[in-house]
Amino acid sequence: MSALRTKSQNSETRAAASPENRFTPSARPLSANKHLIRWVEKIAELTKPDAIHWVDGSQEENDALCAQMMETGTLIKLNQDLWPGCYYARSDPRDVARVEDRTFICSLSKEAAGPTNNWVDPYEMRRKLKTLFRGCMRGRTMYVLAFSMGVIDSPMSQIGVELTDSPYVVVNMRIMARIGLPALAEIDKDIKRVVPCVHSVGAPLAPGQRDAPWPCNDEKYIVHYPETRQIWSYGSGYGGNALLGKKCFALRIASNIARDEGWMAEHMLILGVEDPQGEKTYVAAAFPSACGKTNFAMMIPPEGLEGWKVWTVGDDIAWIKPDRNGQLYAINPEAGFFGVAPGTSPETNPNAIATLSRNSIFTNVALTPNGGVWWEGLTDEPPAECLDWQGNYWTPQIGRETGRRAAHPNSRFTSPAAQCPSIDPQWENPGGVPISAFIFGGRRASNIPLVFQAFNWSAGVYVGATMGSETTAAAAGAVGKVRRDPMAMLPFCGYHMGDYFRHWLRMQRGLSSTPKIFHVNWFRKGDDGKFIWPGYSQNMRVLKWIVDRARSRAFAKETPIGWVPRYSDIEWKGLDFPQEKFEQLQAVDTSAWKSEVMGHEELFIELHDHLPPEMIYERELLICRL
Ligand code: TSX
Ligand code: MN
Repeated sequence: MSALRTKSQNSETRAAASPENRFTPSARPLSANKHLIRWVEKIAELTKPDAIHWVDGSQEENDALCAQMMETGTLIKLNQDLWPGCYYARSDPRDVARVEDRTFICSLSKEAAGPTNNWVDPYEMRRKLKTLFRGCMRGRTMYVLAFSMGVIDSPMSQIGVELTDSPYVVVNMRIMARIGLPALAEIDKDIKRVVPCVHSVGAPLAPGQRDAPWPCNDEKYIVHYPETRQIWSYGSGYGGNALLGKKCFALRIASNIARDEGWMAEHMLILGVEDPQGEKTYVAAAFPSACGKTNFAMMIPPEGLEGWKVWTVGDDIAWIKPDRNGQLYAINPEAGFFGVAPGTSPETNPNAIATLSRNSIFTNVALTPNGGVWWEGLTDEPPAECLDWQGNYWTPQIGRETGRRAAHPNSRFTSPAAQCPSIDPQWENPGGVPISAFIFGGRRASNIPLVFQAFNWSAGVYVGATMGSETTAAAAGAVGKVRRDPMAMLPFCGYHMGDYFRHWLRMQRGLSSTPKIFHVNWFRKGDDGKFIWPGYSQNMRVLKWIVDRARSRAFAKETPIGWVPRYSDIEWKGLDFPQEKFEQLQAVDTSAWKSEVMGHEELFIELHDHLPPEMIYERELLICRL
């Protein structure tokens, strides 16, 4: 494996920073805001960094940070002819995913956090964090990273400042959010409230101590203070644990702000469907993990549906607010995609492949001998040899014999959304895009039809509240068990789930017309154990029906669970899909559905004292219809 070993150690992949782009921290505050400066000083006093650097967000700064990370071995520059502007990182093998059991909602009362969140008394947690953060940045630079979730000039945007000792976080956040000078200028205007975020990898350096390529700590804390709107994260440098604008702010803290202010912070993709007449209809969709949310957000319609087009607004998070006329508008608060790499290919998602082909950061995928990246599913044929996500030599044979994968199942690409070929021309509209439908979905092998429409808003909220997905091998625990994940928000709602359902129901009051609510399931299996529905591009046929229903121009038939398309209501041009298979896919088995409803109880019992009565009514109505 000579080729690889020499390659990964030669000057090309481990270049020292040249003197002209060597990173020098700039302690000069880039803000005149006294509160901000005082807070930065206070946190520095606690964490004792060697230096403070105010991030301006420039390309030069980014290049210098990357060069510095190449010296410590955090980043490897990929072959720039094949992967222009791209870098490669391997995390510590103990720091590869979000840590839900180490995630805390520290509200004043335990009741406010609800039974589905970990709760610790905020005073107790502050004491604990004080001891953890005391001196935790020794030997490191503390970066003052101002960021805006949403475009700078949007009234729906929110501002945060993340103090972090991880340059990896800075360069990833530069892709995922609007960072640096424009965000700082927004703070200086003093109009928007700032959410303070403190992050440390929890690995101080003694004088002269050599840094690890991926510093982190086995003790991890991801802490949210919903009342004071603060985030503290300790011990991890990975994804949602460390890029605090994403799950911590845009979902857990924002869900609290949204409840108080009458809007919604949802774990949803946003897409626009353009019909052959050029008319655009926007929908937002919530799916649990491993359902192909990013693929759906970037879908390319199949042969037979010429003239239809899907435009991408976002693939993960939606902030949704009624305008003056009571119409819901949504923005994508993010600026990039932090997508799961395995399974992403030119066949499953050509738009994602085009997006990640430049200016991207790859984490925990495999490194090929020619300085490129690879992951399971990218190509049918694996590379003859590569280094796996832990830096070990890997061949297809080694993979077969040991079961080891080349890429970690949760390996990621961080890519600018602006590079997506299907990015919607309106994706940065400060006012957002009008939402006509919500789609919920899950991975269900049986019972749940390909698509149905809820009878009304409160029935739709019930559908979202009771949605679930079967666990896959990618997640921990038993495979194939239905896990309830209301609105795909179980790990991300920053307050009591019962109150969250109430908020959904209450939202209806401020709306002149409520979006229609649908449920989809691409994963129903036949008696042969095979997926009945081809999925992917073919989902456009379902999406077309959804959009046509939302515009009151498609028919449906009534079933106990909602309205469903008849065979003749779906456009089949270009696909040979017999009616018998469609009936199998759409079948609503009343006895199976009766046990399904029993399964709904599981979560409801836990939430009982905060569960809105409407959820009980909807359940009773459903039972009666069955
Ligand atoms: O992303 C998926 N989508 C949505 C696409 C817009 N996946 C991948 C899920 C894991 C992230 C799917 N997998 C989808 C789907 O619609 N459907 C399936 C299941 C499936 C897998 C393989 C086939 C069909 C269905 N193969 C053939 O039919 C040949
Ligand atoms: Mn997500």
